[in-house]
Amino acid sequence: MLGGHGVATIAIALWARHLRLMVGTDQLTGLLQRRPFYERIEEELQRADIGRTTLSIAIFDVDEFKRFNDQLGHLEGDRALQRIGEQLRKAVRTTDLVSRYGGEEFVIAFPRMDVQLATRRAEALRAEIAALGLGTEDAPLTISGGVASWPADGTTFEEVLRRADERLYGAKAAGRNLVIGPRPVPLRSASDAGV
Ligand code: GH3
Ligand code: MG
Ligand code: MG
Repeated sequence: MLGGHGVATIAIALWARHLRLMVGTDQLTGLLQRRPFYERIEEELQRADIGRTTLSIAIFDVDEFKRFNDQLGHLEGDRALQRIGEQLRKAVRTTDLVSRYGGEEFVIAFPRMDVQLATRRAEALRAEIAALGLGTEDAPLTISGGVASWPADGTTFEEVLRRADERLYGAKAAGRNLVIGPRPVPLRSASDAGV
């Protein structure tokens, strides 16, 4: 059995762990903030062996969120962001990193997941958020997303994120409640190749 001293040591260790986990997390959603997220990605990329591994990034932005706030109020807006964050975190692998990147923007890193699979995962997340029933019947709350990957879309996190952001912009322009990834590379059939 543990003496009082042992119990105190364990309590301190648990508290220290709790504090470590709290540092760099967003108060509203409990998700990683932008900077610690960025630092974690940099670590992942340094560990990664170029050409042998991949890391996909999805950026999501809440659709027409200004209107949501105007109609239902900022507090309800905060609650919606909390629900979205919770759903995103629940739905990904424990090794994936979910961050609240900005006000109503979320970025997820999928280490060692190829971009086609990450795009399908991001699309599933979009559908799950749309099914939460947030917003009003006339204007259900939805998100749009863009997906890109390292190293295909860039050699730095910034480059990959920029590409994902361009695709997010495309999803907004195409009407929102949509996820866009890279265009799939068509596989050349034997007849195309003239064989
Ligand atoms: P779009 O579909 O083009 O993204 O339209 P939008 O209205 O979402 O875009 P816009 O950038 O014009 O507005 C974003 C809104 O998100 C405005 C801002 O008040 C709101 N927002 C950002 N952070 C928070 C937050 O922490 N809480 C609440 N309630 N609202 C937030
Ligand atoms: Mg935005
Ligand atoms: Mg928005």
